[in-house]
Amino acid sequence: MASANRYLGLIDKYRAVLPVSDSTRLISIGEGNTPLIKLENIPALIGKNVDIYVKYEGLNPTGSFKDRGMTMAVTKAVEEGSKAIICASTGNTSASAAAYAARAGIKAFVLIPEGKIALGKLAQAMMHGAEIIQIKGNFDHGMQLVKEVAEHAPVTIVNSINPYRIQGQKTAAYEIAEALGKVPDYHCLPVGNAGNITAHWLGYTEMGKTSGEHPTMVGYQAAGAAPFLKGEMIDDPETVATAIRIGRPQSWDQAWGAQKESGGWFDLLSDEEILAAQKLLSEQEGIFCEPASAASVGGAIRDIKNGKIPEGSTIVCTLTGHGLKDPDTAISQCAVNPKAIDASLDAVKAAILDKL
Ligand code: AN7
Repeated sequence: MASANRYLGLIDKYRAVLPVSDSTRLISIGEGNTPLIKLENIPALIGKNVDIYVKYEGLNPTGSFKDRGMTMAVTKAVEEGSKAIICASTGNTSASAAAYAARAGIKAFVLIPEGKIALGKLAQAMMHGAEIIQIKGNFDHGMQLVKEVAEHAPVTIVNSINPYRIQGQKTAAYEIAEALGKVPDYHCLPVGNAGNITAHWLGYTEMGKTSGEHPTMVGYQAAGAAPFLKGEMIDDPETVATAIRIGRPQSWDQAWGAQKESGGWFDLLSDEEILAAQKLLSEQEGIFCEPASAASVGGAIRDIKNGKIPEGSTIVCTLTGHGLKDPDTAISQCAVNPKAIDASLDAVKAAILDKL
């Protein structure tokens, strides 16, 4: 018998604010309920009196925040009788769609940019049995094709233009407010399609309806893929953080709304800054996120140092995906190539004493 307090996923927990009925079959793999971890070492390193928390969304079932929206989108697709879902993806959406389709017993088609998705994400889409369509183009081309093909084939789009994705994803804001006992002063996120910042803002504004309290929303982009900084869509996005290699964000207007209404801002980080933040978090806090996710922490640290985020603030940074998603990029930035030595006590002892 299931215990009374067994966690059954975020739709079950937040059904009061989600579009489901008692008879809806929930397609869930136990997503959500991710830890909000207080950074202990980085604030001291930067010498500022701030509380920085990371929302470790890499601990969702497929290793990224996408599962929050996907459980909702696939639940509704199944409820509405759909037999197949489709998405364009820089990787994480495809992994999540593939997993939830497998769970639901329906088909997933995923369009991915050839050679530009992290290895772990590709492995997931393959293992979950998705139909993988690699295109000679980037995410933006794939997204355009998905919109067109969905008009001609019986497939449900599960990119964040599907409103149920945003509904499921907003639960992250609810969890954060619950864990902190208040909303944070600042919420920093990496921005690609801008679905996540849109969803968080929706969650915070729903919760703040009576109190009026909400965080300042801050979105960080990669320098080579920063349409929000340019103020217009761009054609050839490029960044080591392939998850956010996006030039034509689908939630463009909503993200500008979140920025303006919350009094927030957008900024950009170079690839070097993104990778440095990823390493810093790994080395100083024991938390491994993928490069795109580190943009939130890298950007927040810079804005704390320059005073844009004042001392005394409570800051939440979303770590959107797990570091294991992209082992190639992680290994390539670690200089030390472990050399093999004799399997003898003397050799191992010498190797240890050498490092102490
Ligand atoms: C790790 O998987 O767009 O601003 O197709 O995987 O809501 O798009 C991924 C996006 C940040 C950006 N961090 O979030 C996809 C995809 C990670 C991501 C983002 C993504 P949005």
